[in-house]
Amino acid sequence: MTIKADTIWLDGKLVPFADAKVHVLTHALHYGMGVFEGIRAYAGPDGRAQIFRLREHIQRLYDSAHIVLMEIPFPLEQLEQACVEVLRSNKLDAGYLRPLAFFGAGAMGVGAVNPVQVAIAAWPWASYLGDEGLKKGIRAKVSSYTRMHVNVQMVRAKVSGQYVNSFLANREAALSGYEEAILLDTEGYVAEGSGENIFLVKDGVLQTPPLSSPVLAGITRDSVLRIARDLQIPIREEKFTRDTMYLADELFMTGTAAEVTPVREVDNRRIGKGEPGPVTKRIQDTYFKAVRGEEPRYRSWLTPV
Ligand code: PPE
Repeated sequence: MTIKADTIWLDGKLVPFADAKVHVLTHALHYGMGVFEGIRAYAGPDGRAQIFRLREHIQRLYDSAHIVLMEIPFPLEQLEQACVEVLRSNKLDAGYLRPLAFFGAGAMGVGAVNPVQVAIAAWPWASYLGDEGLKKGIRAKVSSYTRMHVNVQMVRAKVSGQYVNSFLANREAALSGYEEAILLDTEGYVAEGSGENIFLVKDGVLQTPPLSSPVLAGITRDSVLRIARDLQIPIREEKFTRDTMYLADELFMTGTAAEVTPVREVDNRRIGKGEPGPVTKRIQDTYFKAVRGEEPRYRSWLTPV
């Protein structure tokens, strides 16, 4: 899908889509030194857009920047406001926001510390793993690529360069006929998808790798854990092996882009009944109500546009 929008926020102001350009000597283009976010906005009951967990996403952007020694030259509140303005200016009642802060052009060399540029784009984005995937579940494959070790990359940071690992895993899975890859950590335990956290359900208990595993501290992961707690579903944040995953009753992936997507098959093994299970469906249903502002207890997660 080719992205099209009217305006993009770049370095402090909204500019026409065609003018949001950078130089080919941009440091981030050569060395991957960008930090980014993916945020969704959904139409609320009145049809107006509401941004889901904006503060947490923008805070993670600043945390990512802090980890990689990058100083974002705008206060956090200004970037939050910019997200609202981008949606308004593009007249979007729902969509995906992509803030990106990166080392721009100037000096060359890995250690060059160039001026930091910031862009925020927004566009309508259908569910990442497909509408069909959301309803019926996807087929996934354990990747031949390993998720980064915690001291090889900074797993708490959402850094552009780290997505080469995700790209390789995702393309390998797609070229082999699967919808998504599942990456193991360097010890062989299940870590996450190329762009999603992963959960299994066994005997009514919800399990996901802990944040000490090399996984992104997903905001959808956090929302799902909160929803599960509220639904009184028992939770274990504990590592599991790939064969434990084969024997799960239910399996699903979470992410801003992927939302809550059931997994019906892994490595050609059917998971449970081979269709979205009851726990997955309850969580998915509550999640979609929450993001649309239909659940009063989660309204504080929403920022009106
Ligand atoms: N793990 C990874 C590696 C990851 O990239 C994401 C988000 C998550 C987990 C889930 O995090 P959260 O969105 O906070 O629940 N992946 C983003 C980018 C996808 C893309 O292709 O670009 C996203 O979902 O927006």
